[in-house]
Amino acid sequence: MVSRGFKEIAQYLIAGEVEKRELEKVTAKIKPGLTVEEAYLVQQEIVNTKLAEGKRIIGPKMGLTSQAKMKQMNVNEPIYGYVFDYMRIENGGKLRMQDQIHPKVEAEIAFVIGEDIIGPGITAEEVLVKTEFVIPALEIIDSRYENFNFTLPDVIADNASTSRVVFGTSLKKPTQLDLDLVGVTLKINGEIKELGAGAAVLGHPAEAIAMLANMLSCKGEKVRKGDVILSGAITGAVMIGEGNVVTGKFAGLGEVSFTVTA
Ligand code: 0L1
Ligand code: MG
Repeated sequence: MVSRGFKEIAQYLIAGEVEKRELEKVTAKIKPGLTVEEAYLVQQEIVNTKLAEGKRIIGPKMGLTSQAKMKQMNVNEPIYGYVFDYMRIENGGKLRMQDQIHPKVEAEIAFVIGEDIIGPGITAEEVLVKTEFVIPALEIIDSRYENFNFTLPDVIADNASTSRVVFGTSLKKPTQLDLDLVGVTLKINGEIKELGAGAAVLGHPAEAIAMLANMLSCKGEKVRKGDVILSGAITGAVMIGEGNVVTGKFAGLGEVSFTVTA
């Protein structure tokens, strides 16, 4: 075991992403006592590196927002990470397995933010007022760790497993539908693998965006006008592979799909 700084841990994790290879957990290989606060500093180093390379942030994202996932990880607070422009795949487009390690897909509702949202004390109601549109989305997560096996600080440091995202093309005002009641099916090659409703995300997906604004305020940051934010998984995450046609159908919000190629 070698003791290394946050920047070096970030480089270790970026190498896993770039070289598409599974890594040993940071808490097993590099820093056993990594705290949640330190893990966000590692994540920040990853973000800084990508920004310095000319990549652009589409928006932060929320993860571990369902009771099931929080229970599984033995935590009571969701986490956040960042989605970059190079991670975006067009609706109906292709996800290349050669760009991935062991991808999984989950269905989410994304919020297109119309006005800055500055915590603390933000409520879901304020989020809905400041949201321009909601859109359906599929997130591809690809933990850099062996078998998606990690502790909470590990997954935070690894930018919340973020890998790719596909946004749908239908834009709805958040007042046009009850987001907690939006039913979702996630199909692979036409077969339903997972299903759920918006309420799986902290009771209402806007609650996740409010929580994000409040979490970001602890480090003097905010949810920004123009951010497109994944609010968290409505369905469980499903392993995908070459030849899969993945379709998310969202009641009142439309469909999103992509195909997995070699
Ligand atoms: O977006 C997410 O909810 C992913 C959070 C990280 C947990 C995982 O990789 O399963
Ligand atoms: Mg997600």
